[in-house]
Formats: sequence, C-alpha cells, structure tokens
Amino acid sequence: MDEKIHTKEKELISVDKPHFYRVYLLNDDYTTMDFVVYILMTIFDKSKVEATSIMLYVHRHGKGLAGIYPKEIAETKVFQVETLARSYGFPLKCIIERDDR
Ligand code: TYC
Repeated sequence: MDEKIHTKEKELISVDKPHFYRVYLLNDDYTTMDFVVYILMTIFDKSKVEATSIMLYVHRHGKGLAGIYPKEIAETKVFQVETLARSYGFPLKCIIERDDR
C-alpha cells in the first residue's frame, strides 16, 4: 500500500508500508512433539504453554500459525526452522503466506 505522508513543509512524500507474512508450521508423522515445542520457544519466542498449545493445534489440524513478521524476517525464520530440523534428522516444514490485512 502506498501512503501519502504530509510533512510540516506541506510537501508530499510516498512511503511503502511493509507487507507482513504469516509463518505456519506444518504437521508430519516423524518430527517429535518435544522438538516442535523447542522450535516454537527458541525461534518464535513462545512460552512453553503457548508452544505446546500451537504444537498440538498443528498436530490436530495439519497447519498452525507460529508468528507474523516482515518478509525478510519471516524468510529467515523458515530457514532457521528447516536448517535446525534437518540437522536433527526431522522433516519439519513451514510455509509463509502474505498477511493481507
Ligand atoms: N505429528 C507429530 C507427532 O505425532 C508432532 C508434530 C506436531 C509434528 C507439529 C510437526 O509441526 C508439527 N510426533
């Protein structure tokens, strides 16, 4: 979205509002529940209670929201999750979707 900002000097400048992206974790049959909770606490800054609730939601519904971030941060989270998961031999995946609010 392109917004016009009025400055004190009465000139107009254009500012691009950054788009936000939703990072979702996907369920699979092999990643352990403890590892998903660990990922949510370390990479998404969730408490143990929140992390457990999100993990169980993903386990039951197939997909669940881990966080909403500017594009570059969302992409970095996906990279961190998948790199850490592979290093432990887990197939855990996450996806990003643009947040159109
Ligand atoms: N379904 C996995 C199990 O039963 C747990 C799990 C939850 C895996 C969430 C991935 O994003 C996930 N061990």
